[in-house]
Amino acid sequence: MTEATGASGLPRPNDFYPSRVGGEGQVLERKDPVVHRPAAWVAEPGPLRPPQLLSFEREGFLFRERFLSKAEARALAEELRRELEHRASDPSPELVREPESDEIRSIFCVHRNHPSFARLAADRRLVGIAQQLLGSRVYLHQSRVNLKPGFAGKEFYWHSDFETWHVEDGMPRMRALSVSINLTENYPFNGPLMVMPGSHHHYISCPGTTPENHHLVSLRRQESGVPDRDTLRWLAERGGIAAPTGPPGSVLFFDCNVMHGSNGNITPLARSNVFFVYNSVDNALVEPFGGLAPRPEYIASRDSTPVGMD
Ligand code: 6CS
Ligand code: FE
Repeated sequence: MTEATGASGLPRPNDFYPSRVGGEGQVLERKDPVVHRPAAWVAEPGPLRPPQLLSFEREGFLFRERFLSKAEARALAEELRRELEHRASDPSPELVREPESDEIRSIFCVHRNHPSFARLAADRRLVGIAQQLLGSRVYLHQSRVNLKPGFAGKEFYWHSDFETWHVEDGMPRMRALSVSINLTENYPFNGPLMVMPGSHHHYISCPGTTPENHHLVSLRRQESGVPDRDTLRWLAERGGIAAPTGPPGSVLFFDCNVMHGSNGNITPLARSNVFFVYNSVDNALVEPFGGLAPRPEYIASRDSTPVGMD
């Protein structure tokens, strides 16, 4: 097993984004572009126009209400309802339960187990944007439905996905994109995704180290790999907090390193979104930089076969 840190406790030589290497938290500069435009990537002009690219570069996210049709969103929500009925007591690890109840919090790997989610993950309206922002063909690093059920849906504390994917999955550089699609109405009051605009320009290196099999805990309630309160306050003061809301079919595209989270849901109205994570085929996973065993395939795919745009 490669060591995350050498005998001196320093991070691996090729680790551009050391975190959880036993020290204090640190604010580091981002070393990767936000919108990737490698000379070698000569593709048809992407769907995003220059002002949208500028906004994504600056803010780290782009929200489009009603990006998919209501009918499409309704069909996906119906497929999700059937899945929940069918797998309510399924012990499979792909079904993550809420920390304080037996309610399902997340279902991972939906693009592998459901034709409609697989089709959507390969849809050129999504893949076209992912390829444009990441400057290459893309593959699916992860897919999941976060259900945030009514009354029982607990919070997702502030975090950068990239920090986890780098330390626990071995994602080398910041060249991945998350796409969150509303399956139910995301209201201001039922725990919509919150992002800190501009937070993706800094890498928050987290203190401490990573427990073995951390995903068995972190997917229910993340406590390692989260920034301290002073850093979160600093990021929020710099760029504020945005919580895009909208009907089923609305889509939030966000950079892998943007600080985000969501509050608990005490309303009767579930806030269920499906997430597809596109990684550049030139950024495939290596050994986890945290020095632990790689997380299971249903959380972090090691199959970098390009998706969509055939
Ligand atoms: O660890 C992960 O990969 C998951 N955890 C969070 C809180 N967001 C990204 C992803 O679903
Ligand atoms: Fe996340």
